Amino acid sequence: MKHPHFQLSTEIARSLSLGAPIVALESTVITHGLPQPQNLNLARDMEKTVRDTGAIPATVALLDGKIRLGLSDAELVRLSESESTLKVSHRDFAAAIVKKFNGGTTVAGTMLAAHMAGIKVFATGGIGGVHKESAFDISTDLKALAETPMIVVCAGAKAILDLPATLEYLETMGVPVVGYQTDVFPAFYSRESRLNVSARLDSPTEIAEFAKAHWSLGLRSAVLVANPVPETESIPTSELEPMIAKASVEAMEKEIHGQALTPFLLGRISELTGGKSLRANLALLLNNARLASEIAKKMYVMKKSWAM
Ligand code: PSU
Ligand code: MN
Repeated sequence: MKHPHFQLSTEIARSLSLGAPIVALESTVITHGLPQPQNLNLARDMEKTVRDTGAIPATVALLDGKIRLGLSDAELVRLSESESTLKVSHRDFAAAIVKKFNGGTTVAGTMLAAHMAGIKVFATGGIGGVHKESAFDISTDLKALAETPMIVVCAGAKAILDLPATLEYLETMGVPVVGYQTDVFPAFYSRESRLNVSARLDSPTEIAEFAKAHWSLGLRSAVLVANPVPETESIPTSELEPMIAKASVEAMEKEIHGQALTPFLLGRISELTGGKSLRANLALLLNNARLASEIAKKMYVMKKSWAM
């Protein structure tokens, strides 16, 4: 692709021209979501998991104001150690470009960049949504899901959010919420919630076929795949709820709003759970990278009959 603000690694450029299976990976989780050194380890492990499953990882980030797809290991190190990175969602790209900043792309930011490059599958941890603290704090992730045709694999939405409101928004916007081998919408650190998905699918092949059918109708939204955190790392909601409530009250007392809210809540919950939530977070991210890679491979096989 030729675009003045994009820079693709040789591997990603070649893989795109061959139509090989690629999985986009976000980088806000590296720059804002996880502490050091877990963030760098996770970034490397995500890429390795994608490769081990037979696909090609495209970590998306901003370096010196360029939108980059596919980073070298040295660049991953730079991103993970950089103290002054932006959290880049839709409205932040132009600022990062003009000021030549480094930045971690959110789910929304990663979707925009990956879609422009022609990538169809993306793995993340949890999507943003409607916050409990303020009815007007609605993540741009939801808007991006409404308008970007891409398969997004997540572990549900973070339980720090207003989950019913988040699902209502996705319904209004026509975004299918697919449960992978589950009827229940998972709540990130927990496998369970009181909410349901809009469709249950049980294999990567079914998911690839579902996306193809969805887009064949001219619909332009994402297909959101909710893949529950592995059983061994799942934290019961009864255990989490009081801690989420405590972190939420603290955020309101400290008047933490906007982009700073999600990182604050995730950090506090990790402290309150004694690191248990951090372990769940890492496990679900890798689990999602694996499933996304399986889906990308199926889409590659199906591609001959694709009309998009
Ligand atoms: N999931 C994680 N850690 C994170 C995020 C999600 O496990 O750091 C990030 C994602 O990049 C998501 C963002 O897009 O949080 C949502 O932020 P906001 O509510 O400000 O839109
Ligand atoms: Mn927000």
